[in-house]
Amino acid sequence: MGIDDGFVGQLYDADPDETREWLDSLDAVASEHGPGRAEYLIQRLLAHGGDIGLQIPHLVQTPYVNTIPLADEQARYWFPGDLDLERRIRAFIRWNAAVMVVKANHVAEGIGGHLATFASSASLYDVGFNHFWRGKDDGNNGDSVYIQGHAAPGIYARAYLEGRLDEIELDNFRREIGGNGLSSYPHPRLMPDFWEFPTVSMGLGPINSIYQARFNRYLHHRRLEDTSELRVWAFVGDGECDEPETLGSIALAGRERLDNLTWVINCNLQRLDGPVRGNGKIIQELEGVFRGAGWNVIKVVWGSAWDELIENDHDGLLVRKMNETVDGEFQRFTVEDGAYIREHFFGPDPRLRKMVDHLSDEELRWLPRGGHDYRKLYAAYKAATEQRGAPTVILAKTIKGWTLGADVEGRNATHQIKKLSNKQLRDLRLRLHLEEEIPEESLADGQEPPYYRPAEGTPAHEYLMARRQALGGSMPKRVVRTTSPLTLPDDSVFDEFRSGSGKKAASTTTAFTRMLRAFSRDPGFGRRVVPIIPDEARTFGMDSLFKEFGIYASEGQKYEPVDHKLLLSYHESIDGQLLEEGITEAGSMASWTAAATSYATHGVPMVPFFIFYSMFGFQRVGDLIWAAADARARGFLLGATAGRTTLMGEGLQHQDGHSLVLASTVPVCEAYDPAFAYETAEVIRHGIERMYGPEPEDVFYYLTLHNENYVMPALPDTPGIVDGIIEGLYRWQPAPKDKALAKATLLFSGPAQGAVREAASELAARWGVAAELWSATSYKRLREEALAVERGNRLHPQQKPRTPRVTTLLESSAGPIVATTDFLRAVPDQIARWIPADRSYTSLGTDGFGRSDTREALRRFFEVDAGHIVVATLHALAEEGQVKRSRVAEAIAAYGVDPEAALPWAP
Ligand SMILES: Cc1ncc(C[n+]2csc(CCOP(=O)(O)OP(=O)(O)O)c2C)c(N)n1
Ligand SMILES: [Mg+2]
Repeated sequence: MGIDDGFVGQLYDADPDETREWLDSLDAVASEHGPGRAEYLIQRLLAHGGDIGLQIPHLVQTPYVNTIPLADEQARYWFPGDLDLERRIRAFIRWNAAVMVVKANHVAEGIGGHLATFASSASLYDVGFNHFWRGKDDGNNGDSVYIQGHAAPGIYARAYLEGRLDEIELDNFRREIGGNGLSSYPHPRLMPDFWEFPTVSMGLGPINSIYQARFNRYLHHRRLEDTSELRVWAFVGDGECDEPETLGSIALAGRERLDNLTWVINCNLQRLDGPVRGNGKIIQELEGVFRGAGWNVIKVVWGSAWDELIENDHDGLLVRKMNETVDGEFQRFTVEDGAYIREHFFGPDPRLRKMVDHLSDEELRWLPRGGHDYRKLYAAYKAATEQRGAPTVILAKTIKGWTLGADVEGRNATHQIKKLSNKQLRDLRLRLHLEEEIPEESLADGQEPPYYRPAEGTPAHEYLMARRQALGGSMPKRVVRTTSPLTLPDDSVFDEFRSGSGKKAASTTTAFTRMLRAFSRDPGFGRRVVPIIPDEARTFGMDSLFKEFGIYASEGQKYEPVDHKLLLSYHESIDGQLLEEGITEAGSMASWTAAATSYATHGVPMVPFFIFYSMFGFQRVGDLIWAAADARARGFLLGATAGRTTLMGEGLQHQDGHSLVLASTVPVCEAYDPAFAYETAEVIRHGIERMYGPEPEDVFYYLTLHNENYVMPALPDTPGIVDGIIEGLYRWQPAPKDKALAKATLLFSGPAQGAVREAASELAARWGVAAELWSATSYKRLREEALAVERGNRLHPQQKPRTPRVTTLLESSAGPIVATTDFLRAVPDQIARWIPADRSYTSLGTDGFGRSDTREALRRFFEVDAGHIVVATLHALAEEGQVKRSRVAEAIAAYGVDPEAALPWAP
């Protein structure tokens, strides 16, 4: 827009006189008919300009009224259902949802639950259930609906009406432990036949839904599955929009023209503590943000009762008032009576006040918001599904706690309310017109309020069931029905890694890159591999994959890339396999989740490999990883450039020494720190079999990849070694056979192998110690097995106790045990309790912040280099009286260890 002196940016005014005439006529309209009229004309002109093909940038905000005009609602999107029956059904659902939460809190005080979120969004869900969302019972994959976590009671309440849940289950809302319970929120991990998409950690459902819609396209473009009919719907709270993940990827949806995606934002103007934008207007703010990102925005602000008022608003006074009123005031109007609204909304301007003279205070009080109006919502949903070339967001204005009565509706505390007194329940019964269904005496004090389910054969029940039947059956429903089975890769794919790198030095990262290429070339399996990289391929040396896999781009490649002459050019294509997501670990993780749950969502198992900068994985997007675990994801996460001293130069915010600690907190995440290419290969081979084989398990794998080059040894031919790799620990090299030497056992993981091997040579050559070397690929796995054994022993006190695997393994070794890792000591300390009783255990690790320096300097600083390992081993032997303490001091001096060096983890 131009600035004061009349310029429009850099544009040239070809005819200033003509311009002046246009401006003068606008001035005249504004002064004669008021600014409202002038504003209308400008909007009209802009819209018309678009119609005749003028290139005018879109306005990002429109007035605070419904986007779909009444005429369109009537002519194009007329509600096809039975309004009265649907209202009845909705009343039953509302009632059961409320009773369920109230009862749960009566029986188990403090068990929690939410009434207000669903109360505000019941209509938003019902219109979808009755008219839009396709189930899967008819054999197709159905629509993917991300339900707001706190609305779960309403979804259970509907499932109860449909006969999918019984009263015992409703009574056990939030009490899952004894069976027959219902989880608090959507958790596929806990209710795997019901919930599909975890949403309650706010912001994650929205971003996951975007990448789900995008992944549906990806499957389609790669000809793996026809997803053209599938839609993704996401329900989002207006408060939830403050989470960076919620809005952080909306531009992708716009850019990718994801018209298979619809968001419904429940704009009840409130979050948990108070108003979302007391001093502003969340609907307007969101409209601007979404339009700017290329979305089709449909505002459903006012219910039908406002239509007449808005039509009579000839001079635009009403709409100006609507535009000016901030959300804090709108919230106030919901708790005040009609007289207050007359006085404070219409009242200040006598012309406005006059517009509502014919309405009683009671009628004014009940002028509804659009998000509770079936017709308006139906029109919006219908328009959204017909929209082509852009995703749609429906901004539906509602009242938090709607129908729950004056003590709850619109109050700042409404979110937390989980109890209703019998009086409040009696009021709710009247408000929902359930006089016949719920006998008054059933709500007497001291009584447990009853649920209500219309009997089979009643019109409400028939209607409810018929609607869902027409749409492909009940939902939500999670089914695992493999329609396109996956062929496991041929074992020969792994051979090259089993034979080692010969004389050539390599890193586990380069080995993995070769592996990825080898899988993807595998004729059966290859097409299911989904490599996902957030703009780090070159860092990991994976840019070589661009050309071969192709980078997925829904529009192909419209330009000749700058490096087109290179053999390995940047190659985008519509059926590209690689998801090069740009700098968004969150987006990449969301893509990974969509691919990792495709076995259930689409019946097409896919094998995603998300390769990230390990520091920016668990630490950055840990909650998305947790949600993926909830969603029963299967796939591989790879933390590349892992290790606090292995990644040199980068320093404090890059060197990851703790992702394995964070990974240890995720129950279904198998976490490995492989030292050698063959270990990486065996873990991946095993993971593929476990997740995609004949008896698939809902787990996923995290592997660290390192960028230090060394000769990759061949897989030793020791019996049982592969089991050892998978189970977390195996003897990699026996101690030198010399009876005169003291004995020690050194454990290494990942790139700590170098220093440990060097220490072992030193110990043998200079200090009279024969050390055996073990590779600890997964302390997490060892710990979990030991915990299970320990528990079994505790609970079966009369049976012969079993010994944890880690104890048995280490019993076969000799001398003090020293474990070295490039991660925190907490990683090897995971097994400390199960070290054989007569042995000492020392862990060396990289506690503290990273520093930028060489590997050598870093390893010295963190005390994980060969000198420190020798010192630690000698010290442990000295403690046992096997070597003299003076020898430890000699070693300290010999390796230049500074006993007074600062603690690496000092502040
Ligand atoms: C990441 C995260 N932070 C905080 C919460 C706790 N919490 C649950 S609901 C809620 C308020 C939700 O407000 P809004 O998104 O507007 O949803 P409404 O219930 O109003 O529809 C909060 C803060 C959460 N579930 N997730
Ligand atoms: Mg809200």
